[in-house]
Amino acid sequence: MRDLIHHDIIADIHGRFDKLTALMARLGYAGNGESFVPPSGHRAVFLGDLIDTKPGHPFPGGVRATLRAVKAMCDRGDALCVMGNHEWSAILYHTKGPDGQWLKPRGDRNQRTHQGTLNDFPDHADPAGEWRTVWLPWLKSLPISLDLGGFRAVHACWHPGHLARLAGASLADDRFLATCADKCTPEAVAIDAVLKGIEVRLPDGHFFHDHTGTKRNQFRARWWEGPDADVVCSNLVFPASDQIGGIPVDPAARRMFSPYPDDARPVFFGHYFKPANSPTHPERHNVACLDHSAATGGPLIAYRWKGESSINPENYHCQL
Ligand SMILES: [Mn+2]
Repeated sequence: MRDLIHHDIIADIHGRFDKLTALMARLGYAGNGESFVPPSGHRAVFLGDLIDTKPGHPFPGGVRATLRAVKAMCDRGDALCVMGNHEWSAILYHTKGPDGQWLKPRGDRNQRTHQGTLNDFPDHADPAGEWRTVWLPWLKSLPISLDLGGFRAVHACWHPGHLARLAGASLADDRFLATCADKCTPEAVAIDAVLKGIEVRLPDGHFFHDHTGTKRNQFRARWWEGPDADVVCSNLVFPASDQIGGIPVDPAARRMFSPYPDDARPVFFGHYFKPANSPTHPERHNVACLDHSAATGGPLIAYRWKGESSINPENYHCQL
């Protein structure tokens, strides 16, 4: 029988190859100039959002270096990687629909979000260039989620109903990609929920400002909870926010949740930009968000999973 493989689980890198290099050294991976070779019996799991440095936090060359490192590790069998919402957005940004329009409109905001990646691949429009021949096909090949027996990995939200809707399909299949890109389909709703999480709308007239300073009227929620009838928005917002008060949650919003069972194997995800000074501690004994805002001022975190069914705070490793 094969020995249990220890998995080093790493969330949103967003092109910060400097932080990835430091973290991999901390974890005992050997740099080979392009990627990282794990210690014996180890494998890395990347939770998506490899690309797109954050506006105001440029790191020239970092997206390209991160993609090359992760793909090389995946090709050797030293890593697995799931898709993040930024990879999905990039696929849409660089693909035209049947009407000849880009599937992701190229307005100012979408371009700004993707600019760090565009800068690293100046020939991204060239059909024979590296972006379109290597990276777009590779991004499309990434799985939406991983169920590895002892634990689960997804970019934002483990929702069995939505995952079942997407099971067995690949975005490398043009027809499936077109279905997911059409916002009216259940597949589009499913991929949105899995890669961006459950978002709850605030009542009319209520707003808050998210981590980027953008004014919003819906907030990211603790999707693993089973909210009961008297739950209020401040109990559900994730990460916690003092901008959101004790407003009742709309019953229709409560139906979007798929509570994560207390006895289910651990699930790891990223996406949520927990504050940089967040404790290295899971959300619940079997639920952990590993995104501590490495894209901006926070540390890149790894969780080293050694077979445990309950997440152990001692198994967190930090790049700083
Ligand atoms: Mn994300």
